[in-house]
Amino acid sequence: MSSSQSFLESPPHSQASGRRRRSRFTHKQLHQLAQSTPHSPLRCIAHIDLDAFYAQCEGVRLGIPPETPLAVQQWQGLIAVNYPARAFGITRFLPLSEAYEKCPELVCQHVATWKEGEDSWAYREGAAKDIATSKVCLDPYRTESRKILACIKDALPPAPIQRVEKASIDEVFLDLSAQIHAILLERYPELNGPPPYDDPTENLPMPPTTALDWATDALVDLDGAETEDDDPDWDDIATLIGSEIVRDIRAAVYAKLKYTCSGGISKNKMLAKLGSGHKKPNAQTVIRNRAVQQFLSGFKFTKIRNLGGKLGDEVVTRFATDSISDLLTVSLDHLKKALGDETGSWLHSTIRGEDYSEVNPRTQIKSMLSAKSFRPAINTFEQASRWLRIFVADIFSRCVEEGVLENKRRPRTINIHHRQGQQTRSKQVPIPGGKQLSEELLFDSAKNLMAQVVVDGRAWPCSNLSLSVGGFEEGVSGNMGIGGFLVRGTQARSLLESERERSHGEGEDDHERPPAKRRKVDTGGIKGFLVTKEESSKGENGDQEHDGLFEAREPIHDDDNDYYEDMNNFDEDTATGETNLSPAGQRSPLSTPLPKHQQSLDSYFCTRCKSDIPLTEQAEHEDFHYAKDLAKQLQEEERDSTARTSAPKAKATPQASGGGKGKRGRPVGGGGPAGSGKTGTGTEKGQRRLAFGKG
Ligand code: DCP
Ligand code: CA
Repeated sequence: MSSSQSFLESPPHSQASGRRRRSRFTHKQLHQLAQSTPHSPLRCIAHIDLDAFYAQCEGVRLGIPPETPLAVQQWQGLIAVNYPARAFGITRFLPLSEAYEKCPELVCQHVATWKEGEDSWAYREGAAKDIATSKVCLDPYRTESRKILACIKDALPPAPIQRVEKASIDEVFLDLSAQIHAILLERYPELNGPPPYDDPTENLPMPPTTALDWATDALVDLDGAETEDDDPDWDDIATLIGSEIVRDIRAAVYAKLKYTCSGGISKNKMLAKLGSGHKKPNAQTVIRNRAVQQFLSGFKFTKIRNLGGKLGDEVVTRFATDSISDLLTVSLDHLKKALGDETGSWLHSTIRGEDYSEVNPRTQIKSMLSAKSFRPAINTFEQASRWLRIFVADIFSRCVEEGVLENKRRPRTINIHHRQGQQTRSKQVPIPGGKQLSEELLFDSAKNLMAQVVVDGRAWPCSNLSLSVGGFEEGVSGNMGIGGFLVRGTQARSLLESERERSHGEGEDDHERPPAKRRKVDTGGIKGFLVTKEESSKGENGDQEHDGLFEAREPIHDDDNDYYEDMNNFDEDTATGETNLSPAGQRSPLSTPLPKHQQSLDSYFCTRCKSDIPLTEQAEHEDFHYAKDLAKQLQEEERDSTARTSAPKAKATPQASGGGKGKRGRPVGGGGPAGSGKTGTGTEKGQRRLAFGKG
């Protein structure tokens, strides 16, 4: 990258004409830039977001000229619309018929689908009418996303200078600080010298430039009190270099893959992200430090990350405004009083453009989710199983890409999320270790989880079902080893701890997000508000999914702590497995007589549990027995195989027994006295839970 186009050298007499002789920034602050320190005032962060991403993917795949109006269709609606089509007033989620009214020449490409009975996903003719037997497949977009990420990384110096965070399927954050530091030293040799008197708090010399060439960037105007007449300081130069880097990256992505994207360049993630969306498509927006207030004042605060949902609504209600400018007049004390100390302080600094969150270079997938919304709802275990088969195929093929067959990575847990009416339920079990991960293994676990949902009752009609795997671990061996031996204890613990049920109130917005990851609302702190409408509509870790016209977005998995956090929320009483389940699957003591209406003529006699069951519940009841039998069978198989593989190792590693300690030091298993070391066929609470009592 050459500096020649970007900088105009200062005239020699400029220092004499009253310019500041020293920079506002110190040697220490320059050094912090090299370390990518979040508090460095010279910090430079970029956000890159693909324009109309799925639409571009389809356009490039099909060789459709970029100026052709094109939209990506999912069933009868649109999920991505390119910019030429947007010019006709076509927007995401518009019904297809309305889109064609607005633009008869619109090209609509349906997303690829997984179809019942087929082994692999495909782009299919007439896919839109197969909503009842297919689910969307986002693999083509994930593949393109990976290529784009690789291209972006190739355009940057290697780690640790390179810091790239994949924020979703089509966006990344870049911390450009360290790279900019290296470029600064190269371009401005005067910055290499030691600070005067060896004192790092000494100010740097002023940059030798008076005017910067921002090329085609959308440069946000300076704040009211600032003027372009002031000479640039090192933060302006750093931002300019950041902007050059982003321009080069965007050019590389276009040259190699033919995708356009937009960028935002500023001092932190929040501003960079607002910047990339500021001017689209195919443009980049620069928000200099001296332009932050001016930039933000044009926004509603509900556009800011974490303010799109509950917290934002709350602030709007409290202060009767959604404008940042209005909120700037509210004192810190007042904000703290209204929202609590932590949230009040956070909001106070956020609307002033402060954000010290780090760019997290982790780019590996932490979880995978496959989901389907049912319209009409499904009503039998058999139907659910057919969908689970599809989810498993979808997830397994992604696991293969993650290297499970070579034992590079392997998910530890599998979760089911089930919605019936307003109630959503999640259940989780560890994926049995000791065997190569396979579709069958995942499918057995999935059916087992579904069976538990059915046994708990009120499984039907089910309007949404999803399956996810998570807790990926690196470099696991296919052999049993200690890990495999631990399975029973771990599994028992999980079964004890993973039962989670919640009823959702009417009108909650995050209807399609798997409930296991719903955050608790805690008005005392910002954490309680961290999942917002905005975020739930666009997952953050890049492996998001949705189906139907509502979304089932991937929950945000920052790290494995989520998993343990979930586990800590369990309610032991509902998880011990002493089920108290009535034959009809309702949660009631077994001794409770059947309610009167169930003994009416509209009932049938179940020979297995020797009771009258209302006819309306017959299907569900039969499912209950089916599920129970299945679970029992799976549990027996699992127990047999665990006993076979783990028994010889039991003596050598007594601490690994079912009565050992969980990760957090809690006793796990619990079928016998702590430390009784039951292995093989001994029962543990978790296993009894799997067998669904004695029914
Ligand atoms: N997506 C989706 N449903 C949503 C949001 C997004 O299916 N509610 C998919 C389709 C988008 C892709 O994710 O192409 C990226 O989402 P963006 O919000 O970034 O939207 P686009 O990339 O389509 O458009 P823009 O140019 O505004 O970024
Ligand atoms: Ca985008």
